[in-house]
Amino acid sequence: MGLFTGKKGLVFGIANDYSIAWAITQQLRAEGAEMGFTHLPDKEPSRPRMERRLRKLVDDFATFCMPCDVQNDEHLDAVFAKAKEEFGEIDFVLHSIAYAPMEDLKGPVRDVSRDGFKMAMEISCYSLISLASRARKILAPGGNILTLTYLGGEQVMPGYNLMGVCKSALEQAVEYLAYDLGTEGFRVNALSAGPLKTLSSSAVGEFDLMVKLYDNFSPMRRNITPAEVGKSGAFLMSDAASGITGENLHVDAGYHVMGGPPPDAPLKW
Ligand code: 0WD
Repeated sequence: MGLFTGKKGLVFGIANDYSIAWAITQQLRAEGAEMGFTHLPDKEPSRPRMERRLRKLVDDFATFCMPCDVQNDEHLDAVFAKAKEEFGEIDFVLHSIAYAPMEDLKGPVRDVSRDGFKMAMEISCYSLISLASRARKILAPGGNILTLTYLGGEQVMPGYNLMGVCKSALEQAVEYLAYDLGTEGFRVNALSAGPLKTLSSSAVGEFDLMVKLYDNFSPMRRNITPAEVGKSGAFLMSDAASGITGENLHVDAGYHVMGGPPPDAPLKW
């Protein structure tokens, strides 16, 4: 019997096999979960690139796959209606979504446009709130929601720019949502992952430098792996974490605790 035997849930945010949501999904699947998935709607329905990429990974076991742009309330309503129809109740929702227009993401923050800010905040932060308000209506007792964040939401990480502002808001939303849903018996948590090469992170400036930082300055002197994020994400969504809510669990080889460089770290790198 797996940790997720008999558990059902929704996964938002698999773009391809590098996606963090895919790393977590593989773990959930190995532990017996049943899942429905969403993908970004394809701009040209005759060439369904996003749908194909998702289906290639999950078709063998997905209960359903459907398009969902989190900026669209009708899409969100349709996903939760489908989840209710297929599963009745669900046990977990994985939110692994973020976006900012490239010209605003590349910084500096002082030059971010009003429209870029609104869009980035809506997709990267408000989307969690919009999922939570729908999820609570079909969450089973003990149900929970997990989102993905990054240390750039707590401290300045050069290159992270506008996304850091969005992650701050997201992390605060996790705490307030944990409070709002707590009396209903539901949990809301965040997992703060170290840098992993994905479609989204390739848009973040200085990504390679970020990885070197973890290799040289984290307590474990290495970065983390997608599988480690997968295991910890599954843990937070499982009953093994039934007393944990409003948490931001760092899966970053301890990088977040460092205030200065270790003596063995290279001075030039
Ligand atoms: O180093 C990293 N990769 C880290 C990522 C470190 C710490 C945290 N994270 C976070 C990201 O900020 C994000 O919240 O993890 C989450 C997942 O990111 P990812 O796995 O790195 O990136 P990716 O595989 O690109 O998945 C994010 C997906 C989108 O992918 P693309 O690349 O197509 O934008 O978010 C989805 C989409 O599938 N997405 C949306 N889904 C619905 N509606 C929307 C939208 N409007 N916009 C983006």
